Amino acid sequence: MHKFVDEVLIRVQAGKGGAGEISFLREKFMEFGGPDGGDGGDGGDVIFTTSGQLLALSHLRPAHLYKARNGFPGEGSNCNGKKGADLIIRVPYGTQVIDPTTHAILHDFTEEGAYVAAKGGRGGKGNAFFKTARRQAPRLAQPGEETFEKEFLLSLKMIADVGFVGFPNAGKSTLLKALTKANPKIANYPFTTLSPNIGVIDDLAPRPLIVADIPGILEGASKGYGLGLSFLKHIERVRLIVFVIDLENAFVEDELKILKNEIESYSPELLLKPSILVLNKIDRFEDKKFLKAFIASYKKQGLNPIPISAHTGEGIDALRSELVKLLKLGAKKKAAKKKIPLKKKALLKKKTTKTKRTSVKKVTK
Ligand SMILES: Nc1nc2c(ncn2[C@@H]2O[C@H](COP(=O)(O)OP(=O)(O)OP(=O)(O)O)[C@@H](O)[C@H]2O)c(=O)[nH]1
Ligand SMILES: [Mg+2]
Repeated sequence: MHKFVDEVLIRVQAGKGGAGEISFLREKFMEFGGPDGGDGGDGGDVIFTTSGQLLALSHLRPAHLYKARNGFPGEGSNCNGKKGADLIIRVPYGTQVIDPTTHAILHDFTEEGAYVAAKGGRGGKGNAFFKTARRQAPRLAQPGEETFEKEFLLSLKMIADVGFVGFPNAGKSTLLKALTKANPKIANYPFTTLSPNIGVIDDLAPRPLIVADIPGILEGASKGYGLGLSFLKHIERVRLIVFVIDLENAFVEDELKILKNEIESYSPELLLKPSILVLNKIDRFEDKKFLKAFIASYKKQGLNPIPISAHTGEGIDALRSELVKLLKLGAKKKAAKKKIPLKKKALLKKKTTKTKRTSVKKVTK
């Protein structure tokens, strides 16, 4: 299996320009033909482009020099040299192109696109170019423009819709398998997942959802315990976080607090994202009455956990509906803000408060 690579330093070099040609027209009954040396072709560019088929940077070789082709030299009879072929380097969505010395982000592939990392050298002018009234037979031509090696750090920050966060062994990979067609490694020991797994939920409208399962997080991960927090960079751009907690061996509030603390120390903005709390492994509870009361107690505390068994599939549908609901809600709210004029908004407010009251009544009945 390919090792998952999310950061790679590579060297690139654009193609050199082709040299201009020195040549003179030679014809049978013509003593002095004019200069007819063509221009050299431009060198090829090195271009990064996105590919939807890639999920990692594992296909790129660290420190390898990726070179575009040189431009072809010009020829006699005013023939210009051909342009050297560009070198296209494909990268997954979410790849950032970084200058390794200044650490500046030169390009961020959040969507489809291309970035010219190194421009090919210009082709040199042939001697035909240098002909003037005073200099009818120039014996000079330009060399092609030189190019130099450049270094780029490619760093992948996945763009998934949903990211799982949980302690090792909580059942994140099992949940990924239950929700998607992904087939990650699952085992009854911590840190089974050593690099992120990606799955796609493709039967939900309006578009497939990308789900990222990352390695487990421990208390102190921000200080380097366990596998550390470096994998959280793949959660940075998700729209929704799912906290996965193993109900069997956890004090839910404590575990949730630790997880939140750790991710906060990585980036406080992560906590501003909408999230779902999933309590996994409910199949281990034989006493369903107790389980119900246990979960209800968390509801009272303001948490709204979704009890599931990633193993048997119980609760997975409820989780799917919650995912759809939360991900859609975000989009709807924004659209409403933009479109509704103030007067209508006031009217709507009145209406919504009314409907709210009636719905409360219904619940209490
Ligand atoms: N009974 C039961 N076992 C489960 C359930 N979900 C996961 N497991 C088991 O729990 C163990 C850990 O599952 P994983 O999915 O590998 O856990 P993980 O959170 O991905 O673990 P790391 O990759 O180490 O962080 C495995 O033995 C699973 O079979 C569940 O709903 N019920
Ligand atoms: Mg795992």
